[in-house]
Amino acid sequence: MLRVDIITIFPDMFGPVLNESILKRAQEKKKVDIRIHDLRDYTDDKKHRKVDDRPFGGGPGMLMMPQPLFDAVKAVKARRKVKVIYTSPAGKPFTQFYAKTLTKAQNLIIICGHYEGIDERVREHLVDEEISVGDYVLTGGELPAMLIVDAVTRLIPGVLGKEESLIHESFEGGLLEGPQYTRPADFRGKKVPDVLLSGNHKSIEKWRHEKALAMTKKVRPDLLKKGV
Ligand code: 4FV
Repeated sequence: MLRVDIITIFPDMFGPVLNESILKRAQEKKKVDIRIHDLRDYTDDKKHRKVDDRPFGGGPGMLMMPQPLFDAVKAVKARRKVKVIYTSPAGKPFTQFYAKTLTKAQNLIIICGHYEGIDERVREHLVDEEISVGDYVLTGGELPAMLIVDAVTRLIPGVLGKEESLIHESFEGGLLEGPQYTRPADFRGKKVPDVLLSGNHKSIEKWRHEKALAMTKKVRPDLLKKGV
């Protein structure tokens, strides 16, 4: 079972996300073990529980100090084979393919950045992989950590029930998902394409692939070149 330890200064942000729907069921089904750790519990500054300080050489803002992070990682490290992930705009872009590789891990430790970032010695000596969820700047690494846990957990075999399939979804096979329809077949005069009502699975598959290709060409031609 994949174990995920999240180190954050805002542990209460995670409950609402982790205790609903698929993520909740995945934990109940013991498909994933997700634990949240308050970084302030690991600072030597027991009085003020300080985890940040001013940057050497001056400059705006504060940085996360090395001591609380090093000691937190040492304390929560559950398995021999652990992968320490730091989420930041300077990280490797997070993709469906990347999410799939992370399902193979035994123990992920995700460090949620805050302020202007972390002391470089954490990146040098503690972090195995740095991940970016997009080219924009967030207030903290908590949302990226939630995104990563969500995208990885749903790919763990047995997490998605049969009604929730991984087959026809975006990026499976390198294409975006094509258009989909559900009842009624005629909604206020807006009809569902006949092929989908034909019951002819071969022509339905063909139609779906053509639509997915057209959608990908139109919206994300880069995916066709790259092949996710
Ligand atoms: C981010 C991203 C991100 C930067 C400063 C947290 C913030 C603050 N993380 N992909 N984009 N992080 O904006 O992963 O420390």
